[in-house]
Amino acid sequence: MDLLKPSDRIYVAGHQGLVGSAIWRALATGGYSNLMGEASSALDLRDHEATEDYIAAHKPDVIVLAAAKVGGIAANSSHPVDFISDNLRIQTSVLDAALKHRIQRVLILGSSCIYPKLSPQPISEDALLTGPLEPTNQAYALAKIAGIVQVQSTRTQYGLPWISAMPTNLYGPGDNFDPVGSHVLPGLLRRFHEAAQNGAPEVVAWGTGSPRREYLHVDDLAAACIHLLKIYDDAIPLNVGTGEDISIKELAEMIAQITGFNGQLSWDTTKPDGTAQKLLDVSRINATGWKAKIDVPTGLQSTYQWYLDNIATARN
Ligand code: GFB
Repeated sequence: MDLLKPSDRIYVAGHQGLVGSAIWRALATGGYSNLMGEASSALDLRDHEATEDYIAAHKPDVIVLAAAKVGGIAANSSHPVDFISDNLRIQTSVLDAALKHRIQRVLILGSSCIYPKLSPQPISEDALLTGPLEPTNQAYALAKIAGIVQVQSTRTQYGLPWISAMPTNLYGPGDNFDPVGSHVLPGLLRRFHEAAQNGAPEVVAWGTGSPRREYLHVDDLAAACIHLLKIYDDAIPLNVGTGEDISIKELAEMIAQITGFNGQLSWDTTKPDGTAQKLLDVSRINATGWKAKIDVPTGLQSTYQWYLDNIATARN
């Protein structure tokens, strides 16, 4: 079964972001040459009418919805209404237009933070909607859950083979390296890099360092998305991860080593830890024939190199 054809016209919504750009690269390398994307300055996906006009004019065969408002724990906590409102509007614009024009294949992306805060680890897909969410990212998580339910509802009501994937914490080239609003991995890469360059005696990381996170290189996610577009047709949103996690402290120590920082690592415990652990059970996607290939030390090293090569233009 191959549900994705080389001749398919594929719209990657959010093709300039961390996830969308990786999916675009992987599609182009894989021989899919009918790709379309639009900068957010040219098409605001929160605008229902503008999005509908775009889909009506271009009529893609496939839509990959990689556009989203994302951020780390600080951004999620301080700007919750942006995270729920922007993400709900982006999803309904794209999915409503996709339904109106009967786009056959749609893939949307959730996030491991949509699972209940106290889910048994590793987190199975079956844990969705079984308990309260982590408060620091509840607004974002609810928007993402709504997207998944919209895809499932479209399957039920119209029989379209739309699917959802649930990636764990992502990183890689094209990430946002803002020291405050970003996710922990790019945020610490930048702060340790600057401390090493400036000979600073100390880097202060947030929280206790004990929470555990699973990190997936975005090129692995892109390969998983293409794999799922080719073979997957089911309502269950599939987890995408490595199946292994590390503590924030271990991550910070790895980053210190990679960036050449020899000073002291301290912890600001007034900052939130967030969820204690978010490790995905990846047995379902592994059983379909996909497995992550890039381990964290290798991916961190190449992401740091990408940051060094693109320091003038990297998002921050
Ligand atoms: O990537 P992150 O911001 O978000 O990681 P989540 C937060 C963890 O890293 C917390 C610690 O335990 C923080 O206390 N940390 C240490 C830091 N130093 C830093 C730092 O300099 N910056 C940041 N950001 N954290 C996100 C959700 O949760 O996960 C999003 O907020 C999204 O909605 C994403 O779903 C995947 O992993 O906690």
